Amino acid sequence: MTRRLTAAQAIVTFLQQQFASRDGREQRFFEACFGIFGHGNVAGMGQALEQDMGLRYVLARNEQAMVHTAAAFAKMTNRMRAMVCTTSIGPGATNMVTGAALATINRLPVLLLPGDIFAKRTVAPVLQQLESPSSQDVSVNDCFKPVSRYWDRIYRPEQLLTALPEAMRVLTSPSETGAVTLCLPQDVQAEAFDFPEELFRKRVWIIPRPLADRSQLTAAVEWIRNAKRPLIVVGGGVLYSEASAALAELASSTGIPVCETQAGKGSLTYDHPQQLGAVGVTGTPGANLIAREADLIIGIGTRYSDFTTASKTAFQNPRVRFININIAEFDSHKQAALPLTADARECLKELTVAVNYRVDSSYTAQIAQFRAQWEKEVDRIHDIRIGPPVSQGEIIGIVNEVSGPRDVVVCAAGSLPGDLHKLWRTRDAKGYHMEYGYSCMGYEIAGGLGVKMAAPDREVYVMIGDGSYLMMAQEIVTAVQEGCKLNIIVLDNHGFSSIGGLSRACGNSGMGTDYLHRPNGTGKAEKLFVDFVANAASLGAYALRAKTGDELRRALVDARKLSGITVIVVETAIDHRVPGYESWWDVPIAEVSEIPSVRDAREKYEKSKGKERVFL
Ligand SMILES: Cc1ncc(C[n+]2csc(CCOP(=O)(O)OP(=O)(O)O)c2C)c(N)n1
Ligand SMILES: [Mg+2]
Repeated sequence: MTRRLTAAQAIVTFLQQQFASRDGREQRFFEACFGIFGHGNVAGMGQALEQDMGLRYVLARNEQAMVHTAAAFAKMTNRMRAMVCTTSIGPGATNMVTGAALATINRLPVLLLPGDIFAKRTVAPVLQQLESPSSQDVSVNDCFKPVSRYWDRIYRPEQLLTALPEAMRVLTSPSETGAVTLCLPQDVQAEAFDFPEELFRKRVWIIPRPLADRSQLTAAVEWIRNAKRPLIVVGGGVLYSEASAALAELASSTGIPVCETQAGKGSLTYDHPQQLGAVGVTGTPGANLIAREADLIIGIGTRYSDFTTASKTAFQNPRVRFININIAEFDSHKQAALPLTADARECLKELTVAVNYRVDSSYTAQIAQFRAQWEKEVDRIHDIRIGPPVSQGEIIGIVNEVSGPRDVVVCAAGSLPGDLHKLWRTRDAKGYHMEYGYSCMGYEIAGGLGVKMAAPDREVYVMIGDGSYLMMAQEIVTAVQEGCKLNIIVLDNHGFSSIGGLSRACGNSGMGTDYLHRPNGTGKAEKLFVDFVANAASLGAYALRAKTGDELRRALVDARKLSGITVIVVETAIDHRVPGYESWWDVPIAEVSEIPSVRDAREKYEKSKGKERVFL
């Protein structure tokens, strides 16, 4: 039995038959297909999607943004569901490269179907083709190779018989997932083939929960029993594995404190007695001081990025050792750890039963004291009353207070991620959505849309700096089109507070980080004013300005009653920062300079750099 279809029609038919299942819960894997049509996909993929509406088509406004939306959707569904993205050839395709890198770095499944140059080559060079004098087997889509976990180019329709199952294997693999790119030459998309019916049968991809090796589990139990000051570091893997309850149980039964990376934040509620909050560069004093002295780190579902390890300076105990629970062998071996390559939830359950261990009471008392001090510090920062322009800490406090326990805050870049990591009181495992693997300016609104599509029953609060907003705000139009409600708070500080601060910390003066202009050509530089309210309104949002904390609170409360998109623009103090606590980040400083402040910064830098440790 065969079915005669074009390559594009076969793809659309196949994708609708893919399901994922975990813990007996089975769901269709692909929610929809985002796209922007051009000559490179309209007659192929476009024709197939129009003929067979079983895979919903969603028109996006920018190809990079639609991959962000797809990644956010996958993150919000704990990687149990995903989106497809189709583009034309050339710029439409390469616009997705940034999105692909973001998805792969964050280990999030997205299926990318960029159009590609003709396989038959006879009409080359076609519009938007990159020619290479050394090979005809090169196109701009080769740029996707390093940022994809699986990459293929379909020169003949029958190659789909092997490419599509491979694509699905990688997308649904908890250890290998990321961007999957199938490049679709324009002519091949429209080419017919007699596909075997078997290709289109319903397939259920079981998301496994592998257990740790028995002898390594036994060794881990011994290591924990011998530890005096253990600390659990949780990353995104805990959320993807839906291991929050198992984590809470291990933490409660052993008393081992827990700290969270950006991706792992929310794994424990903020008020859990073992919760020390954020760790690393943007961490709390309690988490960072405990990390410094810890003799055992149990890393769960973390990649150990430099923000988590304070550029390898976080763990200073000479006898510190690591146990890593991670679904990916690549991550479980980091820091020369005892690797428990396993599903986080199952491994935590096994450890809880086996370990029979409790930290001593002085450690418990110290954790409680750090927690109490930190709650006071968060209150202090939320209660800062300056301005207008108001402080970022006050704004975060108000958004946190107005939002409900199951609502989601979305953010990605600028000074907000660090402040939110420290200050946001997360009350639900999926309440904190930070893209900090790629920290990509422009993710915020597109990502917020993906979160809302995945969880329509939750309010979504997108917190975005003026810099990020200017990079990518156009998906407001897509959210209007899809009837997706978003609450967007634009923190307008007329430039890059984050990078301006970093520039000054490196001994420089923040050149290029404020939005300035000289209105009369040569005159004094003045602030460049951007009317974000008018901009957002023009895209279809209900937009308003809030000057004070009270105005912001009122606007947020009102927005909860509305069904559309609200954009609240708040002028924010650029130089009133939330401090760092007991941590450091390696940003190399000029080794020689005529500027004394740079020389001072370099001297301090060298001292801190000396604390970096490589674990072997
Ligand atoms: C796409 C992209 N380009 C550049 C950067 C580097 N970068 C990080 S934060 C930042 C400034 C962000 O400005 P804004 O959104 O206004 O936030 P603020 O720093 O003012 O809080 C820049 C340029 C980035 N993270 N992403
Ligand atoms: Mg800014």
